[in-house]
Amino acid sequence: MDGGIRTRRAIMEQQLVRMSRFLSYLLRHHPEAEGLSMDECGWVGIDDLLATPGVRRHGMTKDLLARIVAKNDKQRFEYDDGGERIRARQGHSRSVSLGWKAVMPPETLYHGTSAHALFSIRAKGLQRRNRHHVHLSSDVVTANKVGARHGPPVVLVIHAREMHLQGHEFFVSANGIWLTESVPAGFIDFP
Ligand code: HQG
Repeated sequence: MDGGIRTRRAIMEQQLVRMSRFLSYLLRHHPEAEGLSMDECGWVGIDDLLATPGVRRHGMTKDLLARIVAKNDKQRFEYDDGGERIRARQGHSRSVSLGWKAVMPPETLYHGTSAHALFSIRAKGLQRRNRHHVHLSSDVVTANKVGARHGPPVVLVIHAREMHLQGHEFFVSANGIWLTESVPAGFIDFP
């Protein structure tokens, strides 16, 4: 592959990442920023979305949107069955009902955070903060990457099955992220 093609591909990838971030912003947090209406299940009409000034400014087309939905590294978005609406699969700060069913978690799950947060997490446990739920990973490598977004990463081991046995509900999103309301410090192994 020649250098020109490689560069064009890299630029395209960067554009797709920018579009995907903007989509996360609209579909998880602020649809009203572009005048979009979102239903209680988090769905937004695709035609409405593509017609907004912000989305047009990002150069997004129906085809590029389909590419983002299909190729997104974390499979963050999904279409409805008719292909007319789109939503984020998790990560909302808005109150949405995503139709998750409570399921039994594995013995342990992992939470990646920053070393700076440990003092407070020891005292208060894991809180959902701005999100709908506390996000947990099923493997250490992913948790480590999540933690690195906030500072020097630390991976906490969560005794998920024990929590479940004591009445805490767990959900798993369509893209494989585990969610729960909060994690009391007693269920966490700290490094
Ligand atoms: C921390 C990304 C102090 C918590 C990722 C985290 C994930 C506390 C931060 C998804 C605390 C919240 C979610 C307490 C929790 N004291 N700090 N008591 N309780 N925290 O970004 O879990 O790319 O809202 O440890 O990959 O980092 O957006 O949550 O560090 O899957 O698709 O407060 O977001 O996915 O940060 O990440 P976040 P998160 P996307």
